[in-house]
Amino acid sequence: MASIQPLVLHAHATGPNPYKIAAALEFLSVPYTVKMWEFGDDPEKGVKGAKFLQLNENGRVPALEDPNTGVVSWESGACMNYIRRVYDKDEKVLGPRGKSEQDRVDFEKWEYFLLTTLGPMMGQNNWYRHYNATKNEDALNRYVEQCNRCYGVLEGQLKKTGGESILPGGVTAVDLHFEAWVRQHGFAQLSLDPFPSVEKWLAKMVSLPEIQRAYKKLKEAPAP
Ligand SMILES: N[C@@H](CCC(=O)N[C@@H](CS)C(=O)NCC(=O)O)C(=O)O
Repeated sequence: MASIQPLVLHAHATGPNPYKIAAALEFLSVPYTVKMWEFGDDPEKGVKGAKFLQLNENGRVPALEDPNTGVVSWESGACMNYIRRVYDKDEKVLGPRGKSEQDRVDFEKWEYFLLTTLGPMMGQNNWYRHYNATKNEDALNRYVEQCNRCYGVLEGQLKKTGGESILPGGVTAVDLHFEAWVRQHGFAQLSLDPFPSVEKWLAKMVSLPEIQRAYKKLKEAPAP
């Protein structure tokens, strides 16, 4: 691809999932613009409005439009894997460092663990802590417990790599998936004190220039 036209990342100011995609584009130096949407039903500005639903019938961000290929993706896992296939063909930047079948499985198991388990558990924790109209201590306790369990699993893995990256050998897309969620531990009122390797890893991730550029870009994007 000679010169790449900017991709369009559809995002929201607070939801963690679009930040992973911005970070991936930054790591690959792929140009992109950001279009912000509101949560709620506004037909012009909202993720549940007719305009946004034409892009993503699930009414959630991220969604990613690529004018270079005409491909539209949504669900952060699908967006990430699209970006990796098209813009990181030789897997040198975001893909698994080793190329054995075990290396690929290791990459996918941590990716799926975030997408199916840690991310949704933190999402439910946030819902019952901050948004649910009626208090439900049982539900909140269940999700707090599950988040802490997941942090413990991650702690075990990061101990093996000295807190440098989730998979040995350097930062990959897996770290980007986790960073966006674990960074929100304060808002989620989950302490990292029992998880020193997670804390060390997060401090490193947050300091990376690519991650900083991604957050700056989304924070500075025009409001919807
Ligand atoms: N599993 C999806 C979920 C996307 C998602 O839940 N996005 C949130 C923001 S991070 C959202 O759009 N929420 C709006 C809503 O629930 O109405 C992913 O990994 O992209």
